[in-house]
Amino acid sequence: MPEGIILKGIGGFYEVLDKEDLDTVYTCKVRGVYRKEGELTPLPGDHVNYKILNSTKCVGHIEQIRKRKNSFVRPPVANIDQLAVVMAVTSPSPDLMLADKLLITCQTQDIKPLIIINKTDLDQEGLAERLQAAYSGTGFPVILLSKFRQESYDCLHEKLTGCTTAFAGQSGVGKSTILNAVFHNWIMETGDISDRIQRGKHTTRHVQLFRLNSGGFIVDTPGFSSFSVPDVSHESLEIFYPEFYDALGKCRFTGCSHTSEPDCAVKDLLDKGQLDEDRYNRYVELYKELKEKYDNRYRR
Ligand SMILES: Nc1nc2c(ncn2[C@@H]2O[C@H](COP(=O)(O)OP(=O)(O)OP(=O)(O)O)[C@@H](O)[C@H]2O)c(=O)[nH]1
Ligand SMILES: [Mg+2]
Ligand SMILES: [Zn+2]
Repeated sequence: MPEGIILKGIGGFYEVLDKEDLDTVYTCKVRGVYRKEGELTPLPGDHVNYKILNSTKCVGHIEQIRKRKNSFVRPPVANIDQLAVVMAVTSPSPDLMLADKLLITCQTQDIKPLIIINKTDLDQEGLAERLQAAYSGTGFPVILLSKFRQESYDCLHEKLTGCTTAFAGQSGVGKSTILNAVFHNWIMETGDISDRIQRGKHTTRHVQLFRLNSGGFIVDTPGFSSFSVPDVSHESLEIFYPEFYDALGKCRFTGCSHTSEPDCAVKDLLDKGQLDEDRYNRYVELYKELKEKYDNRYRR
């Protein structure tokens, strides 16, 4: 049975791109069985097995949804490989707590983070370098972009190739601008070209995957930024800070929260200037937030 990827779903119809024949998109319905309670509802990004009902009209039927790597309810999408966490050096000033939370979410969902520092043309005080330095300890890739430096997008293109990437970040940081540059340069002409022309003119209402010439997909979604606190416990928070790794297990107290205990190896790193102080302070803030949530778990 042929295999495909759902590019989008609207009103019970799904556009399925064949995995072998990348020029053909089948419009598919789903077998009634998926409508039953507890059955999976197909999502954009799903890998499926489908049956061809009419090959000239490209009509098919989704028979099976393959095991997902990850999936989200808001936005409804599955199998994200990479999340571009976009911030601007200024206007708006970066919400680094949001960025930190998005990075945690990535790690809980087996998603590679890609940190994008945008609007570097507006940078007059070396903010971009400071942000880059703040995240260098994470080991996650950081790229600097500006819409006035087209060549900066080439570096982004390289990172997008071969993965399914979604974009997240505060309103106004430049996500649509970046997506438009990608659409303009690297998106396959096949499929629904009218969709492509609509880009940038309207706010995104449906989640949709677009195939890159070089392989891989980018996902245009509304609202990947409205995560609240990631679903992790205060006790496990430390493992989502790669820059803490060298210190973990070396504190005087087992179960050290690295917030106020004496002889804390994480604090030592901070004192030695090996941690970004602001990012450490946000860790402490988030730890307290998660602990409070835990302590109040039986209250309403
Ligand atoms: N100076 C400068 N402005 C930029 C850059 N990238 C985007 N902008 C501008 O920033 C504004 C917001 O950009 P958008 O791409 O709409 O931002 P967005 O992240 O999609 O915002 P939402 O859709 O509200 O989430 C627009 O006026 C863009 O022209 C850049 O690299 N430099
Ligand atoms: Mg936008
Ligand atoms: Zn500690």
